Amino acid sequence: MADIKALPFAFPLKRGALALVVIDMQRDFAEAGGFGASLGNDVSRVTKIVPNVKRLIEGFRAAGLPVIHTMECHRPDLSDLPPAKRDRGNPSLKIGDAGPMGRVLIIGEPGTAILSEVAPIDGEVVIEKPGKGAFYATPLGDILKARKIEQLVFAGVTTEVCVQTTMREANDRGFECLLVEEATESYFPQFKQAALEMIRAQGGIVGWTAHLDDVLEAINA
Ligand code: C5J
Repeated sequence: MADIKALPFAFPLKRGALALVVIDMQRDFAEAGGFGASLGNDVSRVTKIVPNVKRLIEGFRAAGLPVIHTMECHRPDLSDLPPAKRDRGNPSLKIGDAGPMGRVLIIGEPGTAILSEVAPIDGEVVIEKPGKGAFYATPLGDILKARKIEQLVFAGVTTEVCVQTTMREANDRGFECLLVEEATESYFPQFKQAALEMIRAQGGIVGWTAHLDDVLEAINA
């Protein structure tokens, strides 16, 4: 397995210790009528990266490497939803409200589902997370430890919120983290750019960034 061409320098791949984490590719963040749109965002930016995320997932599957999916979601009784999160920003649709795709970001509701194009297949881990970071109040850390995973490649949305939060959590836990530029997106192009630059600044203070083709070439080498 070759190193991945990346910034700020080549990412040293360790076969057998690498997994892909796909963050929150859910209908609620990508479709009209969902949570992202209710906050006034242009969700078409998210739908544009779906083919890239699909290619990345298929590349990992073809290489026999694990794919982990996350979903931002809450229990139907909202017991894992702090009022500070529910009320923030006063969106037209709050988490837990009934919307065009069912109750917003509630486990099992249609809008909470992962987009069909990038949906998990049998055997892939799906982490239901109540926070922005995927390690908070989830079994992700234990699952990665049990599987002896040391390196994480990241994709998904949104770059500066759930993706970056999870990368920072992972970095602090000792994982080597790489974000795939064409497989992540923000509702704000300037925030995506800033997040990419923050992650790889200061010698990769949070991790690495790389292009999709370079990741695919390396993992399938
Ligand atoms: C947000 C996410 N942006 N998945 N969630 O609220 O980034």
